[in-house]
Amino acid sequence: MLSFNLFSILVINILACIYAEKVCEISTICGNAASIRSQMIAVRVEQERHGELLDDLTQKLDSCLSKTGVETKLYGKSCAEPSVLTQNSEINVIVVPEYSKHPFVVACDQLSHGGGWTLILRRTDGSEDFFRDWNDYKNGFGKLENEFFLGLDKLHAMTTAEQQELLVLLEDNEGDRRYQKYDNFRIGSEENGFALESLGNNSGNAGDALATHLGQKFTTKDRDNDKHATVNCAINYSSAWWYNACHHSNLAGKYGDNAHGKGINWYQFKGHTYSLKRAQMMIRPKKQCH
Ligand SMILES: [Ca+2]
Repeated sequence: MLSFNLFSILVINILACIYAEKVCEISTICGNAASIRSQMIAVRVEQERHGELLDDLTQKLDSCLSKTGVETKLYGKSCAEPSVLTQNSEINVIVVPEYSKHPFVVACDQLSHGGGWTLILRRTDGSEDFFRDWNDYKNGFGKLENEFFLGLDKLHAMTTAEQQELLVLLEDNEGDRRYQKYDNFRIGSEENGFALESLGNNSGNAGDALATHLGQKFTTKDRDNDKHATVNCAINYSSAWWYNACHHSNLAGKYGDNAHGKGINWYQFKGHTYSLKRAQMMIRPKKQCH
């Protein structure tokens, strides 16, 4: 009995030691954690101070730039301005104050029809998916060097800031190249569904496949603004456009798809069952006669 009690006391002592060691370990860890936490708080305070300094500097720079107009002078407002024309490069930086004080990159065409064109859409090889939603068309998508859409917000700003010409270049699989030019292209605000508000007079050898879209709001697969009562034209034709009920042109259609109305169509050139090999839309400020 006595030996059993001694054994119990021994076990209890051992357990007490182990417990004490664990408590010691936990308190050490907690001590370290508390130290780390206080250091993290100090870092956070320092980060916030740096953030305030950067905000202050950014505000001063913005104020300075808006007073001097340096950004506009540096970049120009479109591909037609001398500062961009002399760059001799397809990809350039412009700033459109009506859109944003921050510059953005665009693709320019300085060769076709006198040059000075800012590209808004390019189809060339089917590498980009154009069956996209409202926000993608609002903000723009794709690669400027290849297939892309500039974005409806930028289009609205650029076409309301000054009168713009629109040039549409098309090419079929046999190398037949056509164009259609409009002299007063304007896109409405998002509140007005980015409507195709104006086209002006047109000329060219591709035919006018935009007339039926004049006045129509933009429609995407997730926003049906078209005139077709029972379907969303964007879903029916794998695209997005200023659909009526539904289209004579579908330049954001599916590359290489010759099914009726689904491909890159320009009805007056190749009809509804021919997807064009290349298509390009671009704008240029209209020169005003004085
Ligand atoms: Ca509809």
